[in-house]
Amino acid sequence: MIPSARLRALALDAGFDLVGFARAEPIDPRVLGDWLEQGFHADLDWMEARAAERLDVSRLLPGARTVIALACNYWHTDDVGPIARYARGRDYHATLRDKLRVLRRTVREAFPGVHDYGSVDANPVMEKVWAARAGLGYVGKHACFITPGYGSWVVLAVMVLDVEVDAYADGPTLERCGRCTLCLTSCPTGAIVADRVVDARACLSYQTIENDQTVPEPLRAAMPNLIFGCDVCQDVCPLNATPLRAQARFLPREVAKASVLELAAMTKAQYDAWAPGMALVRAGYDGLRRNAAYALGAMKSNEARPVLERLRADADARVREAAEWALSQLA
Ligand code: B12
Ligand code: SF4
Ligand code: SF4
Repeated sequence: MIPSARLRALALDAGFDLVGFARAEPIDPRVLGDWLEQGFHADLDWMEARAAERLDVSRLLPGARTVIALACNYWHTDDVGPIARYARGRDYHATLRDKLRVLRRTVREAFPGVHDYGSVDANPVMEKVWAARAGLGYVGKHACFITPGYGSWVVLAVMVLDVEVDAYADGPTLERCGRCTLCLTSCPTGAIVADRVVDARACLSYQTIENDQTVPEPLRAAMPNLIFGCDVCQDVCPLNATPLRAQARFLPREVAKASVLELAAMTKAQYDAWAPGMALVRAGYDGLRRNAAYALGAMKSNEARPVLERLRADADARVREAAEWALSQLA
């Protein structure tokens, strides 16, 4: 058994804002099972392929005893822009992986013989469940994880150990949604199909980031001023009303100030100067311009006509199709 206070100090030194401890017990398979069965994961086949590992971290680290849940606040400004807040600065995956690397090294130095496994987003780990079990907050009705100090403006990571610690959290903090339903009623596409259940197929975060084909027509009109990710359900949440500024590591980069029109007109050279090191690369040059064209159509922006006319002749078929649709929306 090792002292949680020492681990907490190492995690804070590594740069995490929140740290908590949970016993590495298996997760009830029903919620994930139902979600997958209903096809709410869209074409994220990797969610299904490694479901067994998601539900039991001892499949990832034999003898797993403890899960350290870690979180970083990323909020910087009130601006509502076309790029979701978590993606406005350096790619958070890289930032959290840097911190996790430091933590894993210092834990190994302090406790030789202890084995570990680390996860940031892409690993088959249910990060919100662990953050809740470790007492960092609770899962809100919009299915995002809400902390008492930073609201839901946090990104999560997890570290699993094959040793017990001397103190574990009692589970999620007090649920504070009460009778509020603002996130459900404000979601532009009705993607929050029930309390804590999001249908990724309807979620604009999925559509703008993960869907590399064309966005289904009924969803396009819901995309004004939105080209990478979506913050609508978090922006309306009263529990996000008093955010705190994040560490400098999460500072927005210049491109976060660009308008939808500027992003639609972005040249490859501008993209190559802006995007590297940011989460934006997941959508890529053509994906971002495809999204910007949809957004201009949704905004019925007549001043965008010349840019859309240019995109209508673009080399990328998805950009051409999006521009054609956007032009059809203009007066
Ligand atoms: C797949 C995925 C998506 C999908 C599906 C979203 C979803 N809600 O599942 C899409 C692409 C849509 C998406 C969007 C976003 N994502 Co995402 N995503 C993930 C990923 C990789 C897996 C989530 C997952 O397992 N979903 C399956 C469902 C079934 O599991 P779950 O949501 O965790 O649900 C559990 C709890 O709700 C819990 N629960 C507890 N009690 C109860 C009771 C009931 C009745 C129910 C139903 C559930 C429940 O049980 C469930 C599982 O057992 C995680 C990273 C990770 N490895 O965990 C990031 C992650 C959840 N995403 C993240 C972010 C930032 C986002 C966006 C905010 C990005 C953006 N601005 O555009 C949006 C938010 C959309 C939303 N409202 O959820 C962060 C969330 C941070 C936070 N504060 O919550 C994560 C944790 C990544 C990270 N490392 O920080 N995401
Ligand atoms: S991220 Fe946007 S589209 Fe997805 S559930 Fe929230 S408000 Fe709806
Ligand atoms: S908007 Fe309301 S219901 Fe939704 S997560 Fe925030 S407090 Fe809960």
